[in-house]
Amino acid sequence: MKQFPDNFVWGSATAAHQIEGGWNQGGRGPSIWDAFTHTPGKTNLGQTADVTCDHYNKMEEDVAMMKAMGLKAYRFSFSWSRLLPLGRGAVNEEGVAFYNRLINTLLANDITPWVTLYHWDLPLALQMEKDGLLNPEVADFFARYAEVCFERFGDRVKNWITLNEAWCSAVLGHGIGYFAPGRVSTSEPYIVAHNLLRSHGKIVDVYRRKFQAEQKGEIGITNNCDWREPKTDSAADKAAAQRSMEFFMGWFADPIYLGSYPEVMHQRVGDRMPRFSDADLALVKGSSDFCGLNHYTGMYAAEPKEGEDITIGAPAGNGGMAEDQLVELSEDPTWEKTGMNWNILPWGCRNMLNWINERYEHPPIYITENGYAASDEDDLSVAINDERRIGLVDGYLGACHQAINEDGVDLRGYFLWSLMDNFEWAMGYSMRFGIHHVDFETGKRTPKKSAGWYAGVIERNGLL
Ligand code: GBH
Repeated sequence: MKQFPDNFVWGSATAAHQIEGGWNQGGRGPSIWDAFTHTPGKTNLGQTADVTCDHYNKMEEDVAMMKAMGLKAYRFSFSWSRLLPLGRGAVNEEGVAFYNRLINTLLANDITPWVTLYHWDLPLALQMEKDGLLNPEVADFFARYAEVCFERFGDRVKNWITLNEAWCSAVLGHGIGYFAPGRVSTSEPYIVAHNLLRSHGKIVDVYRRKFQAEQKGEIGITNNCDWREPKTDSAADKAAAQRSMEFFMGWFADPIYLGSYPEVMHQRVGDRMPRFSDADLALVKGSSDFCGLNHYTGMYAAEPKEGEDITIGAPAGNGGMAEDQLVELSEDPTWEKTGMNWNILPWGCRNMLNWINERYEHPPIYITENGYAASDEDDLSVAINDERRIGLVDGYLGACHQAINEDGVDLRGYFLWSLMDNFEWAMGYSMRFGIHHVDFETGKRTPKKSAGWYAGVIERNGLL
């Protein structure tokens, strides 16, 4: 048996917009994702998350489902516009009551809440009145919202994640327009990333100055990064892979751990790349108690050949900013893939963890998301035999075990994405990530084989 460290955090994860529904219930204000999904042509078949899993009305049932599989920790996000319908100003007490019930129900069942403050669903009013994430002032709105959350919930919530995957807000939301607010630009991603890092810094500053000593919680950021493996061991390909990692993880983690953006980004992005003021940097540097990592997949990276069109093939992987990175991405045709066409590379996960461990000098790491998507699990009889999902998680956890035991990485927890099938953003309901099947007609939840398998891992604190 591959035993994990004592106190290893075994969790599962969701996000408010993907599971709650109740989009205009209980005083909730609209978010940019409501506006985006209600715009024709933006999501698969025009699907929305107005109802999705209806978790807002089925919360107790969902916590019972977690309890039944022995889950130790549950990562979820607050809907900012459920708590502050206009993003600032008045607090919606019905929203506070909902999250109080959720937190209290979790604690009564010995499940530790891990709260993400921002998982992409910016209050629509802040977009329309204030230009959303493009406005430097957004950092003040984030700080005020976070303060309300620490005040209301911090007596019981001890694990805070400020932002989920700022890379996606920047690149997918403001670079290629695939996510809300759907903007297309080659400069805005860098501005948005900058404002999000400043926002993160301000939120953490509020927590540390006003709450942390008394509440004794931890706070950090979650970044996403896919692994980039040098295609050959030529110096040029190794440099290309490293450049690609610096444009992905380094962009968001270097300022926090090293106090500046990667130099290669300044060189290549030029005057589109912002620089931190001394005051901002004082808040950003050292602003994470742990390194949250969402990791799913990877590709080969290589130095592009003369005249090659690097924008073809993997636009999402390169963030639509292929020209800025100048890296050629490719895949090995023998690699197995998930329903999202993401390569299944457990060794990439191990390399990813080691890259963080080395560059940022051994930080505590939590994998705050990892999991398997299927496009063919609508049918319950297929879904409940999800051996491929078990295979992926088993493989990645095996890689985690090696990273901990053979490489000395300080990995402290793992959250499986996702507790149940849900609204997969622009892909709507066409991709299922859950370890529980959800029938979106009836709302019925059914454990898949992976839920039982994961329950065994948690119970044994190890892999067979
Ligand atoms: C996460 O993002 C989100 O936090 C979560 O809400 C979401 O439901 C979950 O993942 C599943 O999608 O096209 O091969 O180049 C995932 C971030 C960024 C990971 C883009 C994969 C592209 C792979 N993703 N990346 S590829």
